[in-house]
Amino acid sequence: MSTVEITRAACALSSTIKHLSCNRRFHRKRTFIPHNFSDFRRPGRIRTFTVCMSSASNPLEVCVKASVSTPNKLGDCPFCQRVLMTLEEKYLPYDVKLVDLTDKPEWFLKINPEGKVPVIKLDGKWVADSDIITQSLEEKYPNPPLLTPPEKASVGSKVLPAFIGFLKSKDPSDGTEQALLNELSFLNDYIKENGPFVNGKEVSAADLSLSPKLHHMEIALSHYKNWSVPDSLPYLKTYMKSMFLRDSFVKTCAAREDVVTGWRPKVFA
Ligand SMILES: N[C@@H](CCC(=O)N[C@@H](CS)C(=O)NCC(=O)O)C(=O)O
Repeated sequence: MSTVEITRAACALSSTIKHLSCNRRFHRKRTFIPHNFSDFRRPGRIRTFTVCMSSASNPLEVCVKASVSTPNKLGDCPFCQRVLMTLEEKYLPYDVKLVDLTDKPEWFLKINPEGKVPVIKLDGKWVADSDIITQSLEEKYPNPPLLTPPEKASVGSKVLPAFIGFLKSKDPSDGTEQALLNELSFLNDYIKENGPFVNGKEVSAADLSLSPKLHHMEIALSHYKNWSVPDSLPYLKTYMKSMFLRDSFVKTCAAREDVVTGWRPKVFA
């Protein structure tokens, strides 16, 4: 067992113990809602409680995009999913506030006048931007560690702009598809040499940033361009599959129809 695995096991055990006492407390106030966004169907039930651990027994408040298709469900923001996955992987309890970005409420604009999600409350202050949020979470809650070493932190960072370039393209010969394939091919070779994750054996912050973007890419390009990652990139395909099957991913994943709707304005701009 590696140090990280031992830390994770310890966190999980601590979570289970705390979970019981936390649940008792929450039960008095409201029905405990299992940690699954699909259970949030009734108005007012916009809160979720994950497992609790000693480093943060009060849930962290986090504002994320609401679904455009289904009330009280998580929406299609890859930056929000990155933050939620980080909370999940660190076994931190959190309390989700779903924000309708098409009609931003006053309370949200007071928290973040820029009007963007995700936003999280840390030490009494609202913090915006997934880069800053995930760095702050790493500093404040270092176990289990998710830090990607600086020299590996930008692996895959060009995939999102390349995917958007191809998605928006109306000219099949403008090189945008090839530009995306180049980025994906680089990632495939990187994972082959260094995988199974960006930082080797253990998942890290870079994977939590990259996987929601790869998921959006897969859904949007399949829908709008009938395109999929070629079989010639098997290491990338395996990486995507394993990330998409992770508990932290499944629990925080947007609905396919929301991802399709979310990218429509870019396609028909
Ligand atoms: N750089 C920011 C980007 C956040 C972002 O662009 N969020 C989008 C949703 S995916 C947003 O809030 N847009 C505001 C709007 O649609 O009005 C981050 O990493 O958190």
